[in-house]
Amino acid sequence: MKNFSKLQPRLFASVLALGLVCLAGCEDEPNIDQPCKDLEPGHACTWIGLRSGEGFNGDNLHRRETLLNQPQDLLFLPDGTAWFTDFNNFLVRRVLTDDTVESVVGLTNPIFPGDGPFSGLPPMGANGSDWLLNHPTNLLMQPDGKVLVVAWHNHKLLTVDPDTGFVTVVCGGGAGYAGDGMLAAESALFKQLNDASFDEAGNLYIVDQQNQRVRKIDTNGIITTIAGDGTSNSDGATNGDGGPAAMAQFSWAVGSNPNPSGGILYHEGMLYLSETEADVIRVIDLEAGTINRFAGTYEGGDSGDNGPAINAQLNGPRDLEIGPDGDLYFADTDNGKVRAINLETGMIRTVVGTGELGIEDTEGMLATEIKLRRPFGVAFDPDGNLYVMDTLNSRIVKVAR
Ligand SMILES: [Ca+2]
Ligand SMILES: [Ca+2]
Repeated sequence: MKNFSKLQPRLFASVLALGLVCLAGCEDEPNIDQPCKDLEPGHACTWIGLRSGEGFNGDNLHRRETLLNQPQDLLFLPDGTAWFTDFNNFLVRRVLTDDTVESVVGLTNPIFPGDGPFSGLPPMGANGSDWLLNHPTNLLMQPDGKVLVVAWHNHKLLTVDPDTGFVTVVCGGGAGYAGDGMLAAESALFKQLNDASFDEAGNLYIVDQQNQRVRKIDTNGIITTIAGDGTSNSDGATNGDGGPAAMAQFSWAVGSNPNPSGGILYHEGMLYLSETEADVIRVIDLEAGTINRFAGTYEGGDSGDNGPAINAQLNGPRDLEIGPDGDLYFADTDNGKVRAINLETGMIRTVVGTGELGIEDTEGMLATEIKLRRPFGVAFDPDGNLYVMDTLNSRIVKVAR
C-alpha cells in the first residue's frame, strides 16, 4: 500500500491519455498498421516505406511512416528486431519490437556514403553511428549471433554486434582480387561482393561480383576461389555447365557504376547462384565440384510458370531464400516478381507480382495481383511470412503465410 498514492496519479494520467487517443480514432479509424494486422494468407501490405517516394525522413518513426531508399535485404533476429539494408541511404537499419525504425550503422546527419574508420580501432570496433558505409546489400546471421553485412561498395564484409551496435571489419580493403590461400582477414580483396551464405559447418560462400568468381572463407579463416575462372559469360556463349565449377564463367554486372548483381544460397550440399545478367540460376554440387544450370534458359523473359524451372525464362534473378515449405524463393528482379521453385519436382511458380513493373494498390490485395518495381531481395520471418524488398519502389512488402 505504501506505493499506492504514488502510482495512482500516473494510472489516472494514462487512463486519460488512452481516452484521448481513443477519441482520435480507436473506435472507427484504422490503426496505421491495420492493413498488415488484417492480412489474410497470400495477401500483401506495405510493411516498411511510404508509397509517396524514396529518401530519408529520420529515425524513430513507425515503419509505415519511414522513407527508405532502395532497400536490398531484410533479416529477422532472435531478439525480435528486423534488420535491413537501406542501400541508397548508405545505412543498415532495424525495426524495433515497437515497430519504429532506427539506424544501426552509417551516418544519418547528413546521409553520406563513406568507408571506415579503420585506423586505431579497438578490438570491439567502432560505434555504428560513427561508421561510414557505402551501399550495403545483403545481411546474414553469423553462427555466433552477430550480423554479417555485405558492404558491396566498400568491397568488405563487416560484423555488427546486435547487443552493442559496434562494427568491425571481417575482411576486404580497396577493390581488387587477392588473398587466395591466405587468411581472409589479412589478405582478402573483393570487387563489389554482393551476397554471401553460410553452410552448416560455418564456411562462408561469397559472390565476388566484378571478379566473376565465387569465394569461400573456411572455418579457419582461409579464403579460396571455388568457382569461376574470372572471365565473363555476358554473351552467354560459354558457361562451363556440366564441368568443374572452378572452370566456369559467370556474368555479373561489371563497369564503373553497375547494379548489385548476383545471389548465393547454400542448401543441403548445394550452392545456388543467381547469375543475374545471364537470366539463370545455377547450382554447384559442392562435393562433386561441378556446376550446372538449375533454372532459366540463358535467354531473359517471363515464361514457364507451372512447368519445369529449367525451361522457364527468368529476368535478372537476384536474392535467394528457402521458404517455410522448403521451396527455393528468389527475386526475379526485372520481371517484377518473386518466384519459387519446388526442389523436389523442379516446378516454378509466381508468388508475388503481376509481371508488370509499377506501384498501385497493395494493401490487403492478393500478392499475385500487386505490382513491384525491380525487387532485389526476399526474406522470411520466424512465422514463415514472406517479405519482398520492392527496391525501386523503396518499400518492403509483407505477404502473409
Ligand atoms: Ca542473400
Ligand atoms: Ca535475403
